[in-house]
Amino acid sequence: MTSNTGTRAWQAADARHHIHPFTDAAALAAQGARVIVRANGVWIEDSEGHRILDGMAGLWCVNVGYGNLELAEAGYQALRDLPYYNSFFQTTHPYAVELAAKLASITPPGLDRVVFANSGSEANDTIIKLTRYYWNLQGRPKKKIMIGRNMGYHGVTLGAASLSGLTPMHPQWDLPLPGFVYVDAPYWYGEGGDLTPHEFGLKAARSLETKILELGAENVAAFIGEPIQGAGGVIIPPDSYWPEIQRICAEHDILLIVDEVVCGFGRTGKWFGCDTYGIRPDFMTLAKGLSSGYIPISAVMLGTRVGDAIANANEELVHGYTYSGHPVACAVALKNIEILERDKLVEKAGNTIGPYLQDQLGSLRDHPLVGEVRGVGMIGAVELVADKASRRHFPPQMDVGPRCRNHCFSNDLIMRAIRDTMVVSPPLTISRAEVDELVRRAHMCLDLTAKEIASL
Ligand code: PXG
Repeated sequence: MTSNTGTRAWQAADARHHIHPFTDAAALAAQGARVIVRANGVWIEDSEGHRILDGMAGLWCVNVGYGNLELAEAGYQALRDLPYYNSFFQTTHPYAVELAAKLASITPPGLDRVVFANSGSEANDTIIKLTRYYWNLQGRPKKKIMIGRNMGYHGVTLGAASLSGLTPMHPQWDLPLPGFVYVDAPYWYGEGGDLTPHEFGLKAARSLETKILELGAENVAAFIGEPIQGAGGVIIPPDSYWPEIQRICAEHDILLIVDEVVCGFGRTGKWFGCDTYGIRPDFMTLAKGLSSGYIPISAVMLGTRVGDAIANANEELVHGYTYSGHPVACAVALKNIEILERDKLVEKAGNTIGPYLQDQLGSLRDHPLVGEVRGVGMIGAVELVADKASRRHFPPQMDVGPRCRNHCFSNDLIMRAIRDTMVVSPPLTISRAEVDELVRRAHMCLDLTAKEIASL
């Protein structure tokens, strides 16, 4: 599948027939999409034979790396043995049962029940419904407002996009829906001013309490947050933040939803972001790293009070997808967790390759464009600024982040630009030599970006 004629034909058909996610269709048609034909380890390969270092593990998801044949075989075996069955009408199957039990055992205590779905968005939509249902079951039907955060990302369905505080996600679709509001993100570098990170973490958390008091706790159903905000710009909370959020939710009887779609399955150097920050949520959203992105599957973990209420409701739960707990997806997820455990990939993310990645990324701090390098485990960010001392950003219309991203792309490195923050989230299987190569290319692309903006 590598040829120049192939590339042009695919690009033409792609431009004619395929509408891409989060893409300006006309701009892409003018330029032609890069055609990715295969992948192995941390490398993807395009139809012209270029090998590209994937610093993003796809979309923050290929935790065990590409080309893992054990996952392929687990899927193939399930396709042969039980290509489809569901758990709607008094049936189940070993794949879903075993995955549910496994997830209950590896997630923090209390998260003992699972509802399956197929994407992070669907899982978060499911949580919105289960939250409404929970408060209805409690006889408190007024408790319905959902609180998210500025720059939060929870998916694109009407509900999940409404939970998301990334403002560009709303206007095309007349969102958010009624009853969705946002509070501050713990974005110290961008918004902390003269406060210490500790002080700012408390301040950001207390914006939740202020909002709850303003709305009346009797009207507020739940708060949702990612342990580390991924798509919002790898916003790493100060240590003071999550304990204060936990206190506020408990004190005002608000359900706490932790979206682990990016942070789960080793990304932060522990199994879950909840383990890294000591959070005890009522709901946990899992997707991406659950199957290392090899096949669509997501899961909602239910904490004790929510799980007990729903399990003992004595009525039908009127919710579920044709593919909830799909046997092939469950088989791949089970094998994926087995590999993470057996190969100690989470421990390595926490103790060896993760610290090495952070250390090497840290070498970019001296670059004239770099204001902050931050990261935890196998997720990192390099924030570009016009002035280091005052943490002043470039004007957004200068497109400094996208320019840097384009240099990376031209130099066979995938890094995501979020505003002017360059982020990395590579497979947990990346080697030290590959980390060195990633950082070498990133450094070169920062130089190219500096040169380009100097000539504007
Ligand atoms: N929660 C979080 C925290 C996410 O990052 C979702 C939910 C939604 O998952 P699905 O499977 O419905 O996409 C996500 C997804 C990006 C990017 O460019 C990030 C995501 C998806 C696509 C692109 O950073 N995150």
